[in-house]
Amino acid sequence: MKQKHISRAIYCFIAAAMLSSCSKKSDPAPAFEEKNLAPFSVEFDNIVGDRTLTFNNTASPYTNAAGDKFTVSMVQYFISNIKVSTADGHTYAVDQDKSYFLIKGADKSTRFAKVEVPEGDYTKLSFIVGVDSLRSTMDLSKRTGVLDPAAGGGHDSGGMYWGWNAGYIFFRLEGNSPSVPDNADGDPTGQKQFKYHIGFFGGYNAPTINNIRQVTIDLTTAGVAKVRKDRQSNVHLFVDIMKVFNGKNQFNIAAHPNVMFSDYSASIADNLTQLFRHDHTEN
Ligand SMILES: [Cu+2]
Repeated sequence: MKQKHISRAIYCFIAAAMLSSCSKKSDPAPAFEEKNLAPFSVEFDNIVGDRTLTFNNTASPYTNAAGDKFTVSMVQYFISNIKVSTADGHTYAVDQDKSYFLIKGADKSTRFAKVEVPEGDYTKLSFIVGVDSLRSTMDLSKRTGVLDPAAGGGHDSGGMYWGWNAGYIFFRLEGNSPSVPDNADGDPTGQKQFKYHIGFFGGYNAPTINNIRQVTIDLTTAGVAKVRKDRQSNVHLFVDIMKVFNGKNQFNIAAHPNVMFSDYSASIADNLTQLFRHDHTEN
């Protein structure tokens, strides 16, 4: 399956080369000018270890580092507050009103965060996995689209919102594993279901854990983003769902089959920063 990623990367490269070969020959970065906006996108390409993300693949489940076999039935997460930096020290934060994205594993059309940033050559990208605390408490008129608390049909049917004080679910992963203990919380039906609903912004009424995490990605190794008005620069990231289990706070599913409101959510939030790996950039 690794081969599949490599061939996909080559395809992207060829497609990008065909699109922009005319304009790329001599291409000095334009002077950084905040008003000089051009299209830029970040692509969130979900994988599981060295395999493609497939849902409910019971015939060939994934195996985490602890040896648990598992399948995935849902994965979705918020990406927000996108920033880019040039090598010579300019940092640009995308207009915040246009910087919230809900990536849904089951809907490939949601895999791009499409924004505008000034023309320039960017060596660094950063974003929040989740929703910042300020936005979480804003008036509903400032929380439309993917931030609409009613979107997705509420918490029980794939929605990403708990309530005013708890806020948004930043990262939602569900699936099945024989390692889930019988009668685990949240598994009344005996389907051996695991659920990780990681959120909380440090809500102010009854202070919660703050599980907001920022991710910073160095683009110099796999491809600087050359943002220009005449093209679509796209930073292609692999998002390795396996790292939820195998990040720096490795755990087994039997120990934590169902994490939402517990302190352990912070340990999983720490793992979330390790999901994102820059594979290549299309310029
Ligand atoms: Cu690509």
